[in-house]
Amino acid sequence: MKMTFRWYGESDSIPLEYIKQIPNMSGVVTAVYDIPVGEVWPEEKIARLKSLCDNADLEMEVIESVPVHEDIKLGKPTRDQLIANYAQTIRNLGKFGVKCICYNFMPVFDWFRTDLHFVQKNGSVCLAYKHADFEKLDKHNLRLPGWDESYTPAELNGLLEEYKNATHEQLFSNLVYFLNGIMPACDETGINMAIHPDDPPWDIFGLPRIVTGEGSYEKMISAVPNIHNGFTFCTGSLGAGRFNDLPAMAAKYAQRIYFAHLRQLKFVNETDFYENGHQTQDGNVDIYHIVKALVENGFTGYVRPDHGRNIWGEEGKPGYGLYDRALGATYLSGLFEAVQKEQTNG
Ligand code: DNO
Repeated sequence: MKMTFRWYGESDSIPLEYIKQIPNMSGVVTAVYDIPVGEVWPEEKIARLKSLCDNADLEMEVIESVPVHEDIKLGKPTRDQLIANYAQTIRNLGKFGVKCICYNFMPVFDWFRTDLHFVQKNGSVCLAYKHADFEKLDKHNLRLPGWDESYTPAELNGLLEEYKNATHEQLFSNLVYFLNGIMPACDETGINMAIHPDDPPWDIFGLPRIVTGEGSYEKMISAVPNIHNGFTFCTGSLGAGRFNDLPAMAAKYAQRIYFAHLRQLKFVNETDFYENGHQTQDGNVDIYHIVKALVENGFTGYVRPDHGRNIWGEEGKPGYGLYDRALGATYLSGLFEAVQKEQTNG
């Protein structure tokens, strides 16, 4: 296991030096943010990020994300060129020691919460999801902060229109087409692709979502058995679907999970939850048994603390402040150490 920390590049308010000061921190998870989706990431930009990480004595072995262009998800004729570009980005990243790429295949939207500033009784601020608030949203007029990409209303409506008749089957076959197109670049470079689950793991706004739980994992592996086709096991995304048994999934797919996003959710009723500190006792995600299942079943991937709260007066990016994620990282490192040593009697 290698403990990592997400870093949003040079515009991130958290300095690399601070990240390095977190105990057991091996590297950062980052990305080139100023290249339009679909274009090849130039080597100079990757080299710049890599040299910043080298100077801070942090590895840059995981990229999150290389976004997938909507035309690929929609299966449009332009996809072949876009897939070739993606494969070239993989090759370029391979030259700089990257070992794992996190991506997602969610149409239009990435992760989704209804409240980015939910204030808990103890004053900490976190992300939350309330189904009744979700139902009130007008999908044609969304102004939701927090995604890596935000659309103008016209762009958003155009895209929603294009997806109008899209089915789960089509989207899945477009995912398989994409993966088959990039696997040769992964074979060449040794890079593992780690798909992020849909968050939350169900259809939203009538858009199909296809990476929602164990059934999706099975389908993906049997459609593209190549060992470089793997998963980002995000406990906050999969855990929002109460139908998912996370320790069981962690055990079953430990060796295909190349990246683990460990995050806590606290349900307040059947559908509504807020995100909390990472400890098992702080919510409904059994972090301890997930870590145990990963370790006991041969997980050797990367881990990062995922969404944390903003605490101690910090006004960080929602989900991505320094303090609570640092606490999460040390808690997770402690769990891994204990479970690993228990396993080897040592
Ligand atoms: C949320 C993140 C996601 C993730 C993408 C991966 O906090 O985990 O935005 O980066 O879905 O492509």
